[in-house]
Amino acid sequence: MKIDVVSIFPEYLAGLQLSLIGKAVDQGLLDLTVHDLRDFTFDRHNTVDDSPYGGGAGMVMKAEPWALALENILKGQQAAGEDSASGPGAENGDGDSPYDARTGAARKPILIVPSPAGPVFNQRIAEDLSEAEHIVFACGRYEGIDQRVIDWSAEHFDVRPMSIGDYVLNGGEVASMVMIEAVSRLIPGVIGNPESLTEESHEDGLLEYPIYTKPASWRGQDVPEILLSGNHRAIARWRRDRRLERTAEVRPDLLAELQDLDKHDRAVVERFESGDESMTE
Ligand code: 6GU
Repeated sequence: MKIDVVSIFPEYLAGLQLSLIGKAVDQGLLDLTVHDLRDFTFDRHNTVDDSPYGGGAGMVMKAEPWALALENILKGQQAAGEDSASGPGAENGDGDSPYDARTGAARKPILIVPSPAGPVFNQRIAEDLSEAEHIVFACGRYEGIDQRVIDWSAEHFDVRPMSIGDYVLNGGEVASMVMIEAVSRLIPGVIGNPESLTEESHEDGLLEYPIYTKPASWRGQDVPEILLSGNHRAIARWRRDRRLERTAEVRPDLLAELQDLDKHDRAVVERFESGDESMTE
């Protein structure tokens, strides 16, 4: 996957060189480039913002530096496409084709515009994005980017405004890092043990079960006995019950969306909701 990030604070994104994401870049699983928006300004002060038409507080990011930065990214993509037959991943079937396998139309890169005004990012969206070939993150600051950039971009990109939650940040950098981490850990090969992806919170709409490690007794607290039993079926059932209870307690909104609860699942939830926790020991 190719990821480009445009920001006036490229140093912000340096943290992505650490840990699993950095390793994925080193291994060639992820091609990550951070661009400085000010490289696309030509005045003495490298101006990227100006006052809003119509008045109001704050500043607005000017259109032209953004258009030049995004065009520069598109140009790089076209150049790479021309010699893709000999490039890495050329043997990789239709996944790397610049054309949609079904419609034959040119596949546009995804342009994520972090904004508290967008739909809220979640694990489903992360899974969807993890199959993309090329994602560009446009990190706005101040009050945001001139709307004409967003409208113009739609011709070249699949444009998606995206929020990471109902609160306000100072800019899109941290939000982009959140989304890049959530997406890139789903790319095959990035996480050493893919099984660790299947039992985590949000994977199937439930929160994770509680986990324990040695020692079996710590400061007067014992690990639940069933986990020491070696009975894998019983442990799996116990873990699912804890996931159901935990989700019912802290995220009933998630539970309400679930369709595939069986009779046992429903009984666990109902018991929890009625306040009878005698079965949970
Ligand atoms: Cl994506 N950007 C900003 N500036 N604030 C946010 C956000 C994004 N998501 C939640 N708050």
